[in-house]
Amino acid sequence: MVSASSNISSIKAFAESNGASPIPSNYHSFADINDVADADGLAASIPVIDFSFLTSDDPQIHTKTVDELGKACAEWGFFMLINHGISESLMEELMKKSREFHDLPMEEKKEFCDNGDPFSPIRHGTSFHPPAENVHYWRDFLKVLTSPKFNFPHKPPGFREVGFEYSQKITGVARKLIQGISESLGLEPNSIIDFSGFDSGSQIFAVNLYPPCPQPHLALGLPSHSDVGFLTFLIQNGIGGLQVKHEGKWVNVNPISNCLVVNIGDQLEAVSNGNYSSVLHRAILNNKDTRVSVVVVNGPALDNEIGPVPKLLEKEKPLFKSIKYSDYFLLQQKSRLSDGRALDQTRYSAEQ
Ligand SMILES: O=C(O)CCC(=O)C(=O)O
Repeated sequence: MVSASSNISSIKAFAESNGASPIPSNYHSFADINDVADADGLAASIPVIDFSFLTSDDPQIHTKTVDELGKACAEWGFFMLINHGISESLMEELMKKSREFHDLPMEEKKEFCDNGDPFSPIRHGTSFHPPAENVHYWRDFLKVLTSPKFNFPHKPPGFREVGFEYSQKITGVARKLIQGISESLGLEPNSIIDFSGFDSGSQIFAVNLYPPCPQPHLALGLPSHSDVGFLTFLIQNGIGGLQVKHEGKWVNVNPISNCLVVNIGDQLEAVSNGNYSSVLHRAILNNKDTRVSVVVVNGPALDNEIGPVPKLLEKEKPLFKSIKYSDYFLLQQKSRLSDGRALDQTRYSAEQ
């Protein structure tokens, strides 16, 4: 057994130097050998939402798509978004620059190193999220708080510009989706937007790199977790690895070409008073290809109190206490829950 090495500063560098040798024992994270996916059994049933129908001027098409969106949120908390209007060339360029960032020599990435502060504008590191005691994950990450102020690494050349354009486009798509989700809950289109301060909201941009792992059945790229924020948008470099939990089973996600993979985050579950649940997901590994995923999370303003939208409470009991988003953010980052549901800590108990 290879000795535990908790001081690896880059999984990419370690994987390249380690070759096909066994991985350190502290990367062994599949506690239960039976914890395997339903694999492709349910993959074909993952909902697909056509964004051009949601934004259609034809009220019938729009209403039908709002219903489909509501169903996808209620049944899966997860869907693939097609015809979203973000160009393939922008997505490809972003993916290329993201890979180039991780390929920069360590020396050049040093200035972005994670200092442990979840609010620091730029963090690059490895083996993080959640900071579980002795288990490490086979992933290098870059995390950037791109809103309210746009922060982004200035290297490789062009990364910042492409990141900015993509971040703006995703915010536009997120806004329209949240309006549709509001409608699907029987609210005014802008209810969630206005209540949450979405327009001065936060955005986190994450660029994950999962090098090939010689023993992919033993380690994880990312453990099971739900996301902060309202909606998460994921694209990847054509290499699979994302799994979502649906009805107790892990389901492989095989994205349709050029789609945005969207999942509900904890704050959408809170504002919707639990009508739509944030979805657990994780990243598994392979032993052949480097996988890159780019993830953007759009959430409320950091200093806003987030709880159920008041209008929903005219007919429902509140399921969640209000909590300032920045406090929730810290709670989630510190969470050592194996299934990553910090949100359950803000839930009213049955007796309340
Ligand atoms: O890379 C993936 O497939 C999952 C990424 C993710 O869940 C995250 O960055 O929070």
